[in-house]
This record gives sequence, structure tokens and C-alpha cells, in this order.
Amino acid sequence: MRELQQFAPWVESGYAGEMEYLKRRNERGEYKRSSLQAALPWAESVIVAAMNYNPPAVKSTDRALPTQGWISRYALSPADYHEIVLRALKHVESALLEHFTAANRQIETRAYVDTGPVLERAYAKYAGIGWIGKNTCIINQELGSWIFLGVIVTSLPYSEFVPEQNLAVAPDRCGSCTRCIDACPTQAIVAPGQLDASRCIAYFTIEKRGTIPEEMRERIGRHVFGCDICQDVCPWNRKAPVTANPALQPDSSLVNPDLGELAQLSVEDFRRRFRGSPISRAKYSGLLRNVAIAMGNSGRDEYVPMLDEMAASPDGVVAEHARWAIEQICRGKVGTPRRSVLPDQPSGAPKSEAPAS
Ligand code: B12
Ligand code: SF4
Ligand code: SF4
Repeated sequence: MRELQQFAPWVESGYAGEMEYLKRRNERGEYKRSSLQAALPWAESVIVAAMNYNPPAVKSTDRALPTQGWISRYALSPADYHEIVLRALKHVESALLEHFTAANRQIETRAYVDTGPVLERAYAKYAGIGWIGKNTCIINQELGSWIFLGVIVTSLPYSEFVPEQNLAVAPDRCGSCTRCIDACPTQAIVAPGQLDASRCIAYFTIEKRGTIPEEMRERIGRHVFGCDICQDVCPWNRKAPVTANPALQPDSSLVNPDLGELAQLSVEDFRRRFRGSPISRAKYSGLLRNVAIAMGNSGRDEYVPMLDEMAASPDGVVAEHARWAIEQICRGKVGTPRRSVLPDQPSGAPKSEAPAS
């Protein structure tokens, strides 16, 4: 698989940033994600599932008040998507085990949602779920890219499921469109389908611990958790159906959340409110750091007293980002124009690139 061969060069270019789990190797020194057998020597095939998570909510590129932050679509429901997708996968896994045990055949299986050393998007492509868009997301022609992936790795030879000649790899339908590349505020999409994750706002606001490089802070805009810009501008998401899954319905207070309210959360409030939610991954310190950046980018002096309090925080990271934010707001006041960090509204895609209705 071409995509698997790209993994080692991808890591070695530094694109994984500080995400050490992506760089893990096996006892032979191979990157675990570089092939299925590098991580699970018994593995022969992968079953891939996708779940629509698109909540009925505005886009990050729609107009918003300067007091509103942005939390990614995938984190708007209070539930843990890993558990929801895994529960569904476990039904399939149990049925498989039952079927093969009844036939007196031993099989090994392992189900993962994010958590395994498996390049889920690469397998999703060859399972026919969708193509890898220029923004690196799997895009399904009907559902768009607001889909979670989950996999069951099995020891069953792949030909037991699908004869090779029937592999239904989805054709690439990006065409000449480059909206995602053009709209990315940090130029993280370095070439079609290749992401320098160490420049991605999702990486900074979710995965990165400690300090966010100063030259990136303005570009982060109002994002306090994750980033959806390269998907919000994608024509294939324009008519994406919303999810009917009751467990994935959005908590309306997280859509365009009020920055002041987020800044005032205590550590206990944070734990109570985001227990089980993807947002807990940023940790309390990370969320406050992100909120400080968004407040700085808002240019609103009403935030200065709150930022003053944050600047006195015993958490050095929060304190430093709050000081930066105060400076940003004050600099705006003496007349230095603040650069707009949101892309222009998408204005209608060329017909050949628009999704089928
Ligand atoms: C680490 C990680 C991240 C990192 C890095 C993302 C990245 N693109 O590498 C960060 C934190 C930035 C991130 C962000 C997001 N993520 Co994420 N993430 C993961 C995770 C855990 C591992 C991905 C990984 O291994 N990355 C390493 C690179 C090499 O892998 P890849 O992007 O899958 O790479 C493919 C292409 O880039 C291409 N490629 C790479 N190099 C080259 C070079 C050449 C020449 C070519 C042609 C191709 C090519 O081939 C690769 C294999 O298919 C997966 C779950 C999993 N186990 O796969 C979820 C996953 C990819 N993330 C997901 C989601 C939802 C997101 C966000 C939308 C969340 C958000 N809103 O903030 C954003 C999307 C940003 C984006 N444009 O990708 C979903 C994607 C669903 C989908 N429809 O595609 C996944 C599958 C989780 C899940 N189980 O549903 N994520
Ligand atoms: S998620 Fe945001 S920062 Fe990351 S590639 Fe997409 S637009 Fe760029
Ligand atoms: S915005 Fe355009 S180029 Fe980017 S993933 Fe969507 S269709 Fe492909």
C-alpha cells in the first residue's frame, strides 16, 4: 500500500511533532504503523467501519461574535465517540468470533478506534469507505468527511472477505479543487494529502502540551479545541447529512462557546463538564491556554481583567499565554491592525467538484 510506505518518511520529516505515540517501533525497529504485521504479527486483514457524526450545528467559517470560540464538530456531543464506535464494532467482532468458533476455526481479532497502531485512513480508502482528500480526511461521496472511523484487525486472510478483483477503492473526487489547502490558516497541508501535523491547529489545541509557538498564536484565531476549517470549506460537506444518532447530538453550549465562560471554569468544573468528552484530552491547562490565545485574538479589552487573573496563575503556561494575550489586545488598541485569520466564506464550487445531491 502506497500510503503505508509514506509513513516512515512522514515521521522522519518531523510532521508528527511531539506525538510520540505515532513514532513507536517494534522490537525489529520498524514503525508499528508502517504495516499491519509490524504491530500485530498475526494480522491479515482489516474490517473498516464509518459512523456519521455530523451534528446539526453552524460551521466554523460562518460568522460569529468576537466573544465566541470554536470547538470542533467532533467534540460537540458530551459522549465519548471512541466508546460509541467501539460498542458498535464489538457487536461485529462478537458475531465474527461466534461464527468462526462454531466452524471450529480459531481467529484473532482486535478492535480499535484511534487507539491502535493502525493508519485507519489508509485502510478506509482500500475498504471503499471514501477517498483521502487533499486535506487528508476520508471523504465519502454521500456523507462527506464528518465520519469517525473504526477498525477490526483480524487474522483471517483477506481473500475470505473480498476477492482481490472486487476491491472497491473509492475514486479520488477532489479534482482541481484546492479550497482546503488555500483556507488552512497555518499552511499545514504541505501537498495534496500530506499534512505537517506539527503545524495543524488541531495538533496545537488538542495534542500539544506546554507552550504554543508565538508565530502560530495569531493564526489559531478563535479555535479553543480542534479545527474544522479544511472540512468546512470542502464542497463535499456542503450537503452532508446530519447524524440521527442520539448519543452524538451537540451540547448547544459548546457550539461557538463563550470565551469568558470557558476562562472561568475551575479545574473541578472542567473535570465534571468534560468527563468522557474528547475535550478532556486537552487537559485543564491546555484548554485555558487555548482560551487565552483566542481572547488575545479577539481584541476585546473587556477580557483584560480576566487575563490579568490568568497571568497570575501558578500554571506557568497559562500565565505566559495570558500575558501574550494582554499584549495582543493592547497592541490592537494603539492601532496596529490585527490580521484576519479566518478564510473568506466559500463562494460556490466549480460544478465538476460539487458533491452529488
Ligand atoms: C494523530 C491524529 C491526528 C493528528 C494528525 C493528523 C494527520 N493528518 O496526520 C492531528 C491532531 C493533527 C489530527 C487532527 C484531526 N483529526 Co485525527 N487522528 C489522528 C490518528 C490518531 C492517527 C493518524 C495518523 O496516524 N497520522 C499520521 C499520518 C501519516 O496519517 P494520515 O493522515 O492518516 O495519513 C494519510 C495521508 O496523509 C497519506 N500520506 C501521508 N504522507 C503522504 C505522502 C504522500 C506523497 C502521499 C501521496 C500521501 C501521504 O497517507 C496516509 C495514510 O492514509 C487517527 C486515528 C488513526 N489511528 O488513524 C485520527 C483520525 C485521522 N483523526 C480524525 C479526525 C476526525 C481529526 C480532525 C477532524 C479533528 C478535529 N476537527 O480537530 C482533525 C483533522 C485534521 C486533518 N486535516 O487531518 C479521524 C478522521 C476521520 C476522517 N474522516 O478522515 C481519525 C481517523 C480518528 C477516527 N477514528 O475517526 N488527528
Ligand atoms: S485542521 Fe485546520 S490547521 Fe489543520 S490542516 Fe485543517 S485547516 Fe489546517
Ligand atoms: S476542499 Fe477540495 S481539495 Fe480539499 S478535500 Fe475537499 S474537495 Fe478535496
